[in-house]
Amino acid sequence: SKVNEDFVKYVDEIVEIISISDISGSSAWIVDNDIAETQFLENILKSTGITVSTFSEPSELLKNLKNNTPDIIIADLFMKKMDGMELTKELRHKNSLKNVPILILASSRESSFMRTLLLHGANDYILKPFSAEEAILRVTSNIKTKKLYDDLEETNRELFKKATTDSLTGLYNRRFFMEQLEHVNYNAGRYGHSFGVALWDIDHFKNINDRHGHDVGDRVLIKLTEAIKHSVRKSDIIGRFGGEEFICIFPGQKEADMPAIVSKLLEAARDLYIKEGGKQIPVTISIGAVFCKNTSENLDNIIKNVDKLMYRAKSDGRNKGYI
Ligand code: GH3
Ligand code: MG
Ligand code: MG
Ligand code: MG
Repeated sequence: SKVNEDFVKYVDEIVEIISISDISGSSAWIVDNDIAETQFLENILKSTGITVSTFSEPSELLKNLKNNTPDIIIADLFMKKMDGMELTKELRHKNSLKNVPILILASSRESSFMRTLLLHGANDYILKPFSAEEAILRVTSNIKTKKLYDDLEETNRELFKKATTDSLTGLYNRRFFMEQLEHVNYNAGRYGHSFGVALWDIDHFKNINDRHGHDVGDRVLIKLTEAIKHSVRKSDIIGRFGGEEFICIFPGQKEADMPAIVSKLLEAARDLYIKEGGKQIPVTISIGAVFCKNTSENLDNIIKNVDKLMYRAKSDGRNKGYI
């Protein structure tokens, strides 16, 4: 129809003016008891390339949040079962939605609620009746802000990962590992916790590199990392301490279980199955381990001690560990 054509042309103009191509493909969830209102908003937003899901009840929307996260939530202020105010409060308690803007639809008569709504964490509102232009502008500006926060978090995560981990194995790098050790060691002194530390170094690793090449050496480092990650607890903190030297903190470790830890690590290396040129490459490690309790040990001493024990294991024939 003519009206529809005009509407499309009108929306196209707005789309061009506010250059919303960067929000096309975003998802908006609308929750509203009023079907006509929902449909009007849905059509406007769809025409800008936003994907729209509609819910007639907040409970439905909440259920869907378990598997998906939208880029904006648009809710009517007055709904039968749960109103927009309650919904806002509930949504704002979910950490996974902290960047997701909440936009409230309300009639002009209800504008006095807006202060409270904003206090409870709604990001914006639209007073009814509203124009297509206003709806698009408010929705897009809120989505844009959300995307900026998402990007910022992503960048921070990447930078943090780069600064704290080793790119080959994904393990903590030496600097970050030492910070963790400092923390665990401090807590041990303060709260009387105990912990263990083990340092291990691959035996005759230079031979593996020389015989099979550096790439195969790298693969051994990666496979050993995987194997050891599987054999220790999630709460244990592993770092790549040097080239083929690794270190791990075992927080809350009992002294009596230290030998079991050492055996587990030795076995993880022995059980590695890496084949090259039809032959299995044998991998063994030598380990030094210490048990720490109650006292805030000097960090340098801890490292010196595990290092000494590890070298003793090397000079005693390798493929063994000393505590
Ligand atoms: P030992 O049993 O006494 O520890 O003998 P080793 O040959 O393992 O000891 P050495 O320290 O002489 O050699 C370590 C080798 O590890 C030398 C170095 O080139 C290699 N290396 C260090 N980092 C990497 C890495 O990221 N990838 C590979 N492929 N090799 C590495
Ligand atoms: Mg060495
Ligand atoms: Mg070595
Ligand atoms: Mg070494």
